[in-house]
Amino acid sequence: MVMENHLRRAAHLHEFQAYYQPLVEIDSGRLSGMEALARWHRDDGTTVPPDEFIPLAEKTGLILTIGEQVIRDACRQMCRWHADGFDHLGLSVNISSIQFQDPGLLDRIRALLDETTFPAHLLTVEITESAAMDNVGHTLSTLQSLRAMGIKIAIDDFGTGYSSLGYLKRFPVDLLKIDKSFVVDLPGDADASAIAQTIISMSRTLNIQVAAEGVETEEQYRFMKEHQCHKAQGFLFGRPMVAAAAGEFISRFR
Ligand code: G
Ligand code: G
Ligand code: MN
Ligand code: NA
Repeated sequence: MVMENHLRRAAHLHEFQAYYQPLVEIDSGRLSGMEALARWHRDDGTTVPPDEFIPLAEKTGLILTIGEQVIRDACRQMCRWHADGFDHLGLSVNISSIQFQDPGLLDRIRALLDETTFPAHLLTVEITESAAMDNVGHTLSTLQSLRAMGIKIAIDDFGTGYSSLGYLKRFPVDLLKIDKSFVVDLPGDADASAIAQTIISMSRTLNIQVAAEGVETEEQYRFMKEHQCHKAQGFLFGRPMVAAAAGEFISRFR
């Protein structure tokens, strides 16, 4: 309860901020865009990671306010980088299942794009595989509406849920993100290797792009390159960074 009040107050004070983690194109080596990840900067100077506040934010519904603050922050920042000449860069934002079930989601996103002038076609909404499979009728219509707005759709933490090929084929999905739990054991582990290869070839069949999450080593990167995974993300390229550090990172790609 105490923590909930802290969270409520922090939302009121706009203490939530976006950090940015790069997403790279494996073939070209180009920077594809940035994923916004929420951080809570408390007034005592400490930074609270999402694992510690997202679950409570979801339980209390505060995730709607917090999520909106992070997306607004990230869209505004991205527009500055676009103005600096990096106008091809995409922005990915995470939407938790509570946000995804919110009947106001589409209006919120539309209003945020209007307000910040961030171009819809450069926005990717990431939903987890389990959130997508929760209520497939709702998922299908919501994803279709997002797609109609020009927004791209990624399935996050892919491989950890129970989606069937049939749904993946019906949902308008642009990108599958292979969960980092499969990447961590590459290239040595035979099971992880088989799973990663299966996800990549399945997504090719469905004409969906694939990204590997949690790439930390050159060997993991090489594995993804050899198996024709499209994109990669992980500490090998960059950790989630504050806007200033992310700006420096981006400028090295000029
Ligand atoms: O680096 P990391 O600790 O940022 O993220 C931990 C988890 O929190 C991830 O599962 C991520 O999807 C989730 N997360 C991070 N930022 C946000 C956000 O802005 N909104 C939502 N809904 N989830 C987020
Ligand atoms: O669930 P989601 O994929 O949105 O959240 C990404 C999470 O993965 C964040 O907590 C982020 O900090 C973390 N992350 C990103 N890259 C790496 C990596 O290379 N290794 C590990 N262990 N975690 C990573
Ligand atoms: Mn994500
Ligand atoms: Na992810």
